[in-house]
Amino acid sequence: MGQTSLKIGSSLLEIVQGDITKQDTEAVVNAANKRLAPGGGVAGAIHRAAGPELWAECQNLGGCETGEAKITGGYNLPARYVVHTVGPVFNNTLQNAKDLESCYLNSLRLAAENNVQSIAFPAISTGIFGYPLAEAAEISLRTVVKFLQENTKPERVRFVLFGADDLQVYRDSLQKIAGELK
Ligand code: AR6
Repeated sequence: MGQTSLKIGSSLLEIVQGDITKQDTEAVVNAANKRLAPGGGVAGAIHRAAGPELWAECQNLGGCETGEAKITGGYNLPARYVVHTVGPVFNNTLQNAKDLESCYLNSLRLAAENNVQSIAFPAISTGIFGYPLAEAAEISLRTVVKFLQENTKPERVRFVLFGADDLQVYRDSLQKIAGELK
């Protein structure tokens, strides 16, 4: 149940269950910390899979502020690039929603600037940073839909959810948003 994909202009938004480090998209997004250091969750998994050269490159970038994004190589990952973005630590403020929207928007802008045709996102901030998943799903999907309505690149945007329950939340949210577009 729920909706698994949505065509927007010539682009495709899709929602899958899986591991972000295994995605064959041209770029994958890291739910990073401000130091861009290997941590737990997605960041730990991406750094482990990419190898030590990723951390070496990250150390030269001067960190990253909440809501902003930086791009590096993907090293041993299937993806050619990693887009690192730092989500908000959830404390139930309006600023949290703005920052989460900025994460997706700035990641997409950076990808488009680098001519990236396909990109995969994890559910930024919904793990260690505590953002409620249903709210994060709605914000992230709406932001990507709007971006794809206004831009021709990337051609493919994939949301990669780790668990089956998380996948369901995203698919239900996409169904609701797609219904509003009709
Ligand atoms: N593939 C896809 N999704 C995953 C994976 C994976 N391999 N691993 C976890 N998730 P989190 P945050 C899901 O905590 O909340 C780090 O230590 C997970 O179930 O990785 O933005 C950083 O260094 C959850 O839904 O990111 C930061 O300090 C989502 O990905 C901090 O955690 C995000 O969980 C960032 O916290």
